[in-house]
This record gives sequence, C-alpha cells and structure tokens, in this order.
Amino acid sequence: MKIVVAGGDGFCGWASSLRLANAGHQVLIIDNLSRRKIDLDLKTKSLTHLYSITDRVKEANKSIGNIFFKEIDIAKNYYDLFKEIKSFNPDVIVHFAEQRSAPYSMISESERRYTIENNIASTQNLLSCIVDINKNIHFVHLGTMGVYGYDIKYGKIPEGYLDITINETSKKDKIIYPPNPGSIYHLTKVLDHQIMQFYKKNWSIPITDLHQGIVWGVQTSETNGNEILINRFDYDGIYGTVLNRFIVQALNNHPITVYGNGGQTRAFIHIDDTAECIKIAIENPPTSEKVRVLNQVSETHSIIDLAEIVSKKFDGKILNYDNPRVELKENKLDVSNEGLKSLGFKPKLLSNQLLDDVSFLNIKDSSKFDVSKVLNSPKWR
Ligand code: USQ
Repeated sequence: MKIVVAGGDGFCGWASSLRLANAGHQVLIIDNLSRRKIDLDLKTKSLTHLYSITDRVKEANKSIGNIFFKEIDIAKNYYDLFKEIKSFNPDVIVHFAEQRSAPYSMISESERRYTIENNIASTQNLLSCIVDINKNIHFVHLGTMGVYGYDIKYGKIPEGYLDITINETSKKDKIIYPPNPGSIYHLTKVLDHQIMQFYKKNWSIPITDLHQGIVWGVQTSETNGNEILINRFDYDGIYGTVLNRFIVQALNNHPITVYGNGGQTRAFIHIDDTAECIKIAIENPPTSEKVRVLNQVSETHSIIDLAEIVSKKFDGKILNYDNPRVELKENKLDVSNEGLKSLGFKPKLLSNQLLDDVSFLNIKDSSKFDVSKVLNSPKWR
C-alpha cells in the first residue's frame, strides 16, 4: 500500500514508518520537524543521538524499505499538503502530527494555543484533503486513552462507544464514551474525535481512531542494532513518559519521581507494539458504519507498582513528590483491547528483558542526563 505518515519524524511516527516500510509498504513521511524545534526551545535533548531526517531516510532506504520525506507544516500549509497527497495518491493516511505532551500543553497561554491550533487544524486539513482527493483513503488517527479519563465509573472501558439504556423509553443505544480529558493536549484528542465523526457521517470516509496508552521503551525490531535509525529517548518532565523516566532516573542515581502516592493507574504499551498495532490497523481497514475505535494498549499498572519494579531491578530509591497535575490520586482501570487482539495483536508485556532493552542504551553514565530537566513539569494550576 501507499501510506502517508504525517508526523513520521516523531517517536511513534518514526517507529511506525519503519515497520510499514519493512512490511513492503511505500511510505511518505510528511513532517515539519516541530519536535526537534521544541527541543531547542525547551533546551532538552534526546538521550539517544538523533540523526537528521535526511540521514534517517537514506539509511532506511538502504536497510529497511521505501521511505520518502517531505517537510510541510500541515496545520498551516493546506495547499502544499493537498498537492503532495494528490501526487502521492495514498491508500492510507496515518496522523501522528500533533503536539503530544500533556505537560507542554499546560505551560502557558502560548502552548495551550499552539496545541489546540496545531492539533485541530492538522486533523481538519488531512480530512479535508481526503474529501477532495479520494474519499476511500483510510484515515488512521492516533488518539489517547486520556479521552476516557481514567476510571471505571461505567465498568470496563469499551472501545470508543458506551452501550446505554434510555430511562424513559428503555430504548438501547450506543453513544460516544463520555469524554473526560485531563489536559489541553488530551482535550484536543476529544475534539479531533468529533471532527472525525462528522467527516465519517457526511462523506463516509473510512476512519480508525486508536486510543493509545502510555508508550515506553525505545527499540523496535527495525532500529535494534542500527544507530542511524535509533529512535529518540526523552526523560525530561515535559516529554518523557513515566516508565522511561523512572528507568533513566534509577540508572543515574536520581530518586524515582512518583507524583503523589502513585495510586494513579494507567494503560501502557511498548513502542514495538505501537508500530505493530499501526500496521495491523492499516492492513485490516474498518467496515463499520461509525468511526472505528480501537484501544491500543497492552496492560495496566499503577505508578507505584512501576516505581517498585524499576527500583528493584536497578536498585533505585523511590521518592514521593507533590503532584503538579490535577488528576485522581488513585484510580482503578480496566480497559478492553479486544479489537486489536481479534486482528492478531499479541501484546508484549513488561518484563525484565524489555526493561533491559532501555538500559542497554548506555544511558547510565550519559553526559546528556541533565538533572535540571527531570522535575521541570509545569503545574496544572
Ligand atoms: N507521573 C509520575 N511521575 C513522573 C511522571 C509522571 O508519577 O515523573 C505520573 C503522572 O502524574 C500521570 C502518569 O504518571 O499520572 C502518566 O504520566 P505520563 O507523563 O507518562 O503520561 P501522560 O502525560 O498521560 O501522556 C502520555 C503521552 C501522551 C499519551 C498519553 C496516553 O505523552 O501523548 O496520549 O500518555 S494516556 O496517559 O493513556 O492518556
């Protein structure tokens, strides 16, 4: 298939582009390199060395498969985007081109505005291209588990839709699961979903929204052993996700930074599974009348459980910090991931071997570990 990967230079986008090319698909990455620019603004750096997109693509073409690259800001340059998609003539567009950090979206007015404007406009522009170029293009959107909030108020979290019975008539229906975002970033994924519902209703575009959990790890089968293809690895308090942060902290003799008592339970997925799920969703297009929603998660854990696992394995000390976020102190979480599993997804569960995969990066004595970036999250209020 011919696949456009919008945001293909980012953490999930790059891993997925490689997986798709490896499976024999032709991939066109469209990216404005904004994640690299945000690093400069925040004075943060990936712990792994990031090769330029030109080097990455050249190496991928040599050792993996067909990947092309075009630099476009898809939120701002609709006509460039349109031209590029029309000439590539894709079967699928995958949309990773969004500002994906919850803490970043809560820094101040300009980050709130950027996150909303970039994320909503990019979704709208891609869907608009599909309407005018070819309504059969399958649109695959990276959503988040955070659209549901994190509780089991309505029982096990279903895949996108909640079965309800209306009191007065006893009529049964299926509605979009009541959204409960916890940051401006998560809010944009709720708004994206509404946009997709309209495009589906009006133009019958095939759409998949993947509600993904917290991604961790760094290596995939394509990047293993190839330093030019290696993915980025963030540990700072704005872009680093919790499990990767904990591992790096323990390896660098920094206390493991549990916010609050660590009773927050979240869904997790390894980066190699992310790439695999994207491939599965693409190779099995939706047939449903509504937007197809799949929960892209492998397992759930409480933050304190993860801290204890990491502490035991790497001999780290756990410390509780005031939580900068507004979120439930404790929650239970039970999530269905039957959709992807029914299509062949076999989750890789957290194990010592996977943890080794991260520590294998020699990040222990890395001169790039900047302690001043570990606790730089903004406060939610
Ligand atoms: N946390 C700590 N200590 C830390 C960092 C985080 O206790 O040092 C806690 C947070 O308070 C939160 C949980 O760990 O309860 C997760 O935080 P995170 O930064 O790993 O993840 P989050 O901000 O929720 O966002 C990440 C990705 C986002 C994705 C989301 C999936 O950045 O793009 O959509 O995970 S989910 O969380 O399932 O909504």
